[in-house]
Amino acid sequence: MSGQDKQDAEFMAHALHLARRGLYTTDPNPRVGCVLVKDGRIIGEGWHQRAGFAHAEVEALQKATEDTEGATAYVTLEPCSHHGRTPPCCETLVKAGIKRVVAAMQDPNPKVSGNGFAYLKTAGIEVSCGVLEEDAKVLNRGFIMRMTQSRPFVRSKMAMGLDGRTAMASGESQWITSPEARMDVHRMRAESSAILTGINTVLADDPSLTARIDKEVLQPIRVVLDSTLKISAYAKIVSLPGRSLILTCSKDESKKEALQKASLEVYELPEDQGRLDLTEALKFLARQEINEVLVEAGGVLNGALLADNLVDEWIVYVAPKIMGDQGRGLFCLPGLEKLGDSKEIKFSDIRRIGKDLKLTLKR
Ligand code: AOF
Ligand code: ZN
Repeated sequence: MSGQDKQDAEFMAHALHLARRGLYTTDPNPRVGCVLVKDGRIIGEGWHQRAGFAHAEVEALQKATEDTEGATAYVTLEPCSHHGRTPPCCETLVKAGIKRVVAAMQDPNPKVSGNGFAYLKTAGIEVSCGVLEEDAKVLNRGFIMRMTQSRPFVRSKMAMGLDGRTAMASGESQWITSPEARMDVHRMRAESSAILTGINTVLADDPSLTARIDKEVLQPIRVVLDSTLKISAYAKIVSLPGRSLILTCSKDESKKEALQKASLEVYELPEDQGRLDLTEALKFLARQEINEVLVEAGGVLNGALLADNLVDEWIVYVAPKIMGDQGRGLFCLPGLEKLGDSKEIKFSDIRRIGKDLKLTLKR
């Protein structure tokens, strides 16, 4: 690695660190960080805080402690070239006299995608792209997926005992894991744009699905899959601030109206063999500008999502508890008989958390 490459990686690592400050608040926008460097010193830094607020580059320029003429801008995403909620950053960078722009990745937003770099090059600015690209991509994996595949990044969180059961024979299932694992779930909820659950979970547990962490959080949107509109207008999620979406294939207009009066948003979506078409449901969520979905549901929805290949990552907490062989398993997948029928996914991380294990798996 040359001296310049090493310096580029160091400043980009700092820009990524700044971008992560927006982890819980930038939805539906990406998390972006920017560092301005002149003569090897940082003279300005910024990050994107909220949609509608200044983009990272503009914040860094506004906070610059000296003249930005001739400086290098390190940005975790290609600077934008379009007029959105804010004016194009490319123009602002050119006006500020920036001479070199180093980006981690191209913006997957088709309104920008390469146009930002082209604009900068035409203005005589030296452009490099691809520094710490993988880290930048992980940070915005939901935004990237929504922009390129018109669906959100889907992560499913589950908890089980040592014998693979998610509930006791009685159906009792809350608080299997330790407080540390539960805190971790709140952090994941805070990172997510939406929490997706099934009507059976709402009827059984009446969850609130809010992110309770000690930081400023844009609360995730609650989404309930309820094909026959069984939800009650008295469910806990109804009285909470923020959006609750009910996705259904029911045509019962009077029930829909009653729920809408109770401030739930009800959307009718296509069905697939008597149940909600999950692929369509995810496409719908992307149209609602949802980048990252956290699934918190039981074995039926988890089985259906797995069968349809719609989950990108599973987080499974394993508690050192023996729950007996009458309880339910993680995935309800009828029809699996022989080993050849089994579904295989991959471990990508294993760690201890409190008294439990946290397994991360990928497709
Ligand atoms: C950047 N820096 O900090 C962000 C960028 O609606 P707007 O005006 O906020 O534009 C949002 C789009 O701008 C977003 O979809 C992405 O393409 C880009 N976001 N770009 O250079 C930033 N947040
Ligand atoms: Zn911008």
